[in-house]
Amino acid sequence: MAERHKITIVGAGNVGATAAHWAASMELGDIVLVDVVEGMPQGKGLDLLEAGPIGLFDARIEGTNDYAATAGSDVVIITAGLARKPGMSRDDLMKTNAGIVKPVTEQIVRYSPDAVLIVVSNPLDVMAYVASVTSKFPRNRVVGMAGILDTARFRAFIAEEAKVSVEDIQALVLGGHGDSMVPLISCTTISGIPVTEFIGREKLEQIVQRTRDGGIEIVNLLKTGSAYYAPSAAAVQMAESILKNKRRVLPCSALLDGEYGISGVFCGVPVILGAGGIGKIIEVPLLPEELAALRKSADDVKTNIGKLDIS
Ligand code: TXD
Repeated sequence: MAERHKITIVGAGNVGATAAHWAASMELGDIVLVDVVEGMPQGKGLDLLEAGPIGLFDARIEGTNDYAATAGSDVVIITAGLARKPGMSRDDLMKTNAGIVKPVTEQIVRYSPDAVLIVVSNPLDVMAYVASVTSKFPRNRVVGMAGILDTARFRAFIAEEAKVSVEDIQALVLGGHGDSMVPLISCTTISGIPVTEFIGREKLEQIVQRTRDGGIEIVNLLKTGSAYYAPSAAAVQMAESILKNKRRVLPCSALLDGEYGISGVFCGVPVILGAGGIGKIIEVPLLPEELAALRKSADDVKTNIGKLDIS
């Protein structure tokens, strides 16, 4: 019989622990939660394990400070790093989180050389680049989580406005995970019907702006941290598509090599996610202004990468 899948989640904070919860309840595999804080990942891991008999899921869940326990993971979700507080941009986290993501990636590669890395730490597209350069993994095995979250926010707001089920909203948000993200109204439908049939242009523009500000809206409400339910659900959706080889078409941050005329930078684009990570990067025909916005977004990421001392 096939072994169960193994998922490591680095960073047992809000996003990491909640991702463990989603993954366990979906029975995606056995879970290792790693953090630098002593006792905390062990405590959360044990607590989640003890929820199994109530939630009726079978999963081995182990919290640890030691990477040896992560050996042979199929998927590793990296959430280690600081989260935003009010007044902070994602970019403010850059140097600190690069100093965390780099050694974390080194440890992961040492014990799980064949894993697919799902990067969550912010600023997302730059941290995915740090993980990519540090791991030296092929580009299909390093993927950043942002587009699913941004798209989910967009879909949630559209569903609310149109008063229809979130299940029927298809949408695509591309670009970097920041103020220059590119929600594509041209690709947004409600069960295949253009969204413009349901919501006027002006209201849609407001929804686009609320989506761009979706992260800070929650930071300002929470005051002590940033969003974690939707971000963790998004990371786990990516893990599921990889582990079950579902080949879902999802917006993810990928290292581009000429796609959309962009190279050497992580940027949110639609990809096919399946066994082994990214199966294909899809090039959607974009309107000239959408393409320009995507390239501008990639340029912003490139400028930030240039501020870091990594290569
Ligand atoms: O869309 C997205 N990509 C994001 C990104 C959406 C939401 C959150 N996003 C970012 O994820 C956020 O800006 C942060 O950079 C990370 C994690 O957010 P989270 O809300 O989970 O932060 P917490 O609760 O502070 O948890 C971070 C944990 C905490 O327990 C630290 O002790 C741990 O990271 N940490 C480490 N773990 C392992 N190894 C090292 N070196 C380490 N340093 C800190």
